[in-house]
Amino acid sequence: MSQNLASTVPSQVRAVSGRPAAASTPMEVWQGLSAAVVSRIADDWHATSEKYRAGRQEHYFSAEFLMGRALLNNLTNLGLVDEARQAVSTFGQDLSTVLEQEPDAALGNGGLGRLAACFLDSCATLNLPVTGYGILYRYGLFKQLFSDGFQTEQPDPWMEEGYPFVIRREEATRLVRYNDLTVKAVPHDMPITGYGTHNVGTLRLWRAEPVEEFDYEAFNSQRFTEAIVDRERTNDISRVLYPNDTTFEGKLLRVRQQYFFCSASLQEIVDNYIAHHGTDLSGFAEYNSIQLNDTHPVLAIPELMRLLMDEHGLGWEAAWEVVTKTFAYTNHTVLAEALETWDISIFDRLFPRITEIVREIDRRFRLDMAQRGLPQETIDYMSPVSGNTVRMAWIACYASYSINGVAALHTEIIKRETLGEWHAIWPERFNNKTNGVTPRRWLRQCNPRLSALLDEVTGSDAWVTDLSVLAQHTDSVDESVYQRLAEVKRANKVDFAAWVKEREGVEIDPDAVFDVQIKRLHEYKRQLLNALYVLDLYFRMKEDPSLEVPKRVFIFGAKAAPGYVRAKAVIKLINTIGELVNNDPVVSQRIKVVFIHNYNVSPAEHIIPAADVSEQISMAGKEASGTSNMKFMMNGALTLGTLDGANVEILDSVGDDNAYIFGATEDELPTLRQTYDPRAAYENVPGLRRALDALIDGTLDDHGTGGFADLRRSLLEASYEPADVYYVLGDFAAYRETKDAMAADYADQRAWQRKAWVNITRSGRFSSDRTISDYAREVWHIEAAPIA
Ligand code: GFP
Repeated sequence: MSQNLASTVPSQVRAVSGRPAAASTPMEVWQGLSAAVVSRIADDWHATSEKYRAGRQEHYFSAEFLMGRALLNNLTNLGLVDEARQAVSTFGQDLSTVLEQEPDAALGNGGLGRLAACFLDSCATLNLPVTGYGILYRYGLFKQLFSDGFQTEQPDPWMEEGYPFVIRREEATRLVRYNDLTVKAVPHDMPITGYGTHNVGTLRLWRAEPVEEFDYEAFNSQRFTEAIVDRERTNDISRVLYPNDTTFEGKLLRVRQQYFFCSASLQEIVDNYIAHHGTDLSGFAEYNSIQLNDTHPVLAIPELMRLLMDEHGLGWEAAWEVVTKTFAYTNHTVLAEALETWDISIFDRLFPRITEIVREIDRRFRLDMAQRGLPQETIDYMSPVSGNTVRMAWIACYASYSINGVAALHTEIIKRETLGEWHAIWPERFNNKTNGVTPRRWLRQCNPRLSALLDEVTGSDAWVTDLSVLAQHTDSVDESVYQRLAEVKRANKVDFAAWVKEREGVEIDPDAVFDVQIKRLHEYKRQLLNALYVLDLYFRMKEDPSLEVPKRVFIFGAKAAPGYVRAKAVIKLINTIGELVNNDPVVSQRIKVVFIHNYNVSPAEHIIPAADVSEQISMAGKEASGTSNMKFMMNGALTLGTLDGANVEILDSVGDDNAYIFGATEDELPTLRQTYDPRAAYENVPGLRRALDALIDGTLDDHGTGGFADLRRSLLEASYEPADVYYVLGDFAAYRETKDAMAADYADQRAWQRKAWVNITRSGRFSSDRTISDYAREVWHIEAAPIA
């Protein structure tokens, strides 16, 4: 029988702080309350794990799990928010303050990692036997600060003060062997609660630890540094997400990391199979399937071959038979940079046996293809090993029984182009699984006001686990709903404005249109297009002070990869434009620019409920899916976007009248490109010349870095690369027109709120519950296994 939080929390807090609960800090209360939640779910968690272990299971391998904060999510899922508020208030603490103490578990980079986190939430809610496997990075993605508008990076030691939602499972430690090093892989489990269920899933994160703490003999002989060398080399493995891999040593570390979590996870999965189903491993794939989230975990393929052959006595054919029924691969991008390749010398150095297996896969692949009559050129192109290069995506395609893209358009593109050769041979392996996001975190939890309205309109909270029910209410609502919706949004915007004031020091007006672009900084995502619009608008307002400009706040949030110089220049540019705009006494009356620093999951939870406009403006064909587009839609923001990724399906759900679509489409682009002249756009498209010239004429200062001039050249000069690879100037006119029109439409609040309502109620297919049900049925072949 679970005990009431009011009775357990004070003692948990005392145990953490060594003081009476009333004298404890909010951080200590966060720790104690979190421990009380873990204690509350412990029995169910254990029962769920036991149940899943015995049947067919899915294992989700991912280098990233961008979990964000855990406490409020767990309280929400378990229906304990009010109880927790009450419990901490008895000793004078405020739940919101307590919740704000929690660091984000930022074990991911962007959409890919956050998708994995949403998936785990849905799996738990749907009682599906799915376990996540990854790495317990000591430092998550870097903390972003701005210094004079430039991004700087700081380490993010998210667990340093203790983190009750990670439980060390020393007893399940495995050894991972490299040629030069053997390390302990110690599992640390995070409970994954679901909404309205007793089942509690698991995210198992491995931490690398030295087999021996340090070399005692060396230390005692005063060779202190030598004594700790191996320890540090081991700790490096789970030290940081995406270590810089521009050097050979950096690449070595990345591959070491990938092998580390793949090997440890597979050892455990194989052992579990043997414990439940005996030593005949040929039946392994009947009970286990493994989803490879992108190419980072592809080393699991040769590693499973190794385990089956070298440690469990299967022959090559039998092992390959198992392997090819076990793995499924998700591709997340058409950009070449994500189809990882490694120099085979790295494999030689770390694990010669894996090299051997990969070479044998390659040899057999070539034979197989030759027998199918493929031309040598195609065989060479597709082969897992080419010269000294190992191509991880090709290994994944060859060994996986399922290959999927993450939105309908993206899947079509990978079938046709990115993985076209594979599709030609194995069309039946390909399938689409349009991404989704969890309505628990991204609506129920982050937007309590809208949630309450939805409960009221639909008569229950059933929508939280079946978002499609909202569609019954698109039209059958009372007129007053639009007014209520406007009030909800306004209240969220007031809260957000206060948060921005405190966090960024910028004052914004809740009555302005909040226009938001939040995502990784990448040229294809075209934050630069948005920035140029703002700059152009600034000049238009300067030129004609009587110009009618709807009040707007342009909100950005984005981190740039530390080595991505041009992305960093875009950040500096947006901050510099922000300074220009926000410091202009006249212009700033109507428009403002805010760059939310250190954008992450929990800032997103503040931003999204307050957004009016969702910027989804990638060059068509480049954004595989997008997921912030779905979160915005659920929270009633309208999409301003290109026909890219899941925007296409959002448009299909809401209809032309309820989204703002602009720009060249994916199928138009090749033809447009043939005659595309960015110089002509610069000369002729209204506003462009002035905005682009501001990058070099002294209007905007990049502190002599040359970053702004480089941005301008990248758009205009063919000698540079192909000029304007991402068609920023080509789409500018359409973007400007659509964005202007959209802002003008905001004045008609009844019409705007109607559009918002359509978006909210038609967001059902973008729930990750739908995505996960599709994976479970069509790819994983698993069934719900409720414990109660
Ligand atoms: C990547 C793709 C996105 C896609 C996510 C999840 O995200 O289009 O929605 O993966 O599939 F680019 P980022 O890591 O780029 O944010």
